Amino acid sequence: MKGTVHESSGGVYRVLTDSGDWLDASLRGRLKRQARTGDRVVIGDRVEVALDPDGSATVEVVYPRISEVARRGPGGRGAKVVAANVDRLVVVAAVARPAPGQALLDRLLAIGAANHLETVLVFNKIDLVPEIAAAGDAPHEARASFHRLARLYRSIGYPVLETSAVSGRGLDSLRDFLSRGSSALIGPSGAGKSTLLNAVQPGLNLRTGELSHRKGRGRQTTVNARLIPLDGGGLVADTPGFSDVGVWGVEPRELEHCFPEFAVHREGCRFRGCSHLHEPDCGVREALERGEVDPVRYEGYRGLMEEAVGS
Ligand SMILES: Nc1nc2c(ncn2[C@@H]2O[C@H](COP(=O)(O)OP(=O)(O)OP(=O)(O)O)[C@@H](O)[C@H]2O)c(=O)[nH]1
Ligand SMILES: [Mg+2]
Ligand SMILES: [Zn+2]
Repeated sequence: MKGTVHESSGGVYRVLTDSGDWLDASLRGRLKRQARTGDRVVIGDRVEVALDPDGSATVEVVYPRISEVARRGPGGRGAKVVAANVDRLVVVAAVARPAPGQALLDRLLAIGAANHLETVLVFNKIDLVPEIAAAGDAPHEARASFHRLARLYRSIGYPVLETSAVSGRGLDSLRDFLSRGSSALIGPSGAGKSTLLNAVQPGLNLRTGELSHRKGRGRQTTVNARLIPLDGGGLVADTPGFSDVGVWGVEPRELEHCFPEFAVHREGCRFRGCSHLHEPDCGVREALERGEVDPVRYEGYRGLMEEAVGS
């Protein structure tokens, strides 16, 4: 029978069959060998499951994926597929605690475009805005950074939601996004991905964790990604946070499409196939000099180009 993988942990795959039954399945030997070489079965994968005479279930076939959320694995080698067959990437950052880092957000948003996914940005912990304005460490920086980033990403065309799991602000809009198709939440550890999902669907009881007092960073509370069917329709993946991320699966010449704001300026490039790195008369670099392309995003593009060419 056919089903979808909702969780995987220690070689056990939790499958929801199309007829509505939950099964804990292991992988058939051949698939296990593939899994060892890195082509793992991940949440969202569509699979064929067989029931063995002893009542145990086995994943026999993994169907081709329609989409992947893939990032560059640790050390830059190979892809790490976070989820398969999702329609939408929901990048979750916090306005503070931890403060949003633009370079990381640019990369996460680029992962959406690289994998041809609709991409939405959520700024969570919006309830902290008055507090950062009033006091705290580097208050102006934190506040300016969130407002500037929200403006920047909106100007590029990304839908930007402002949410708070504490005050409930923005949860209806988030629920609305999540109710259509399937979504994967990704973002730094501690941004509040699991807390947001608990707020969107009370009773979910996903594990959440305080930030570390010393470093003010998340503690990687969510360990295994999990695909959750929402009561109001829609499927959503909660994934473990990370602090460092690369983009995988984009040809260097495709990478410019991960920066949608380059498109209008590209028409001003003298050379077709301009990499926007060193060619003369480059429309993108001219726009950068005029202040029409954000310098941090341009540097991010350069860094990703180097990684993509180097692999
Ligand atoms: N003030 C405030 N705190 C929040 C909000 N959302 C989450 N938090 C807190 O942020 C901390 C981290 O939340 P988690 O939901 O565990 O974060 P996560 O993104 O799932 O982290 P990982 O699983 O490690 O990737 C917890 O202490 C939450 O209570 C919010 O909207 N406002
Ligand atoms: Mg979590
Ligand atoms: Zn150019």
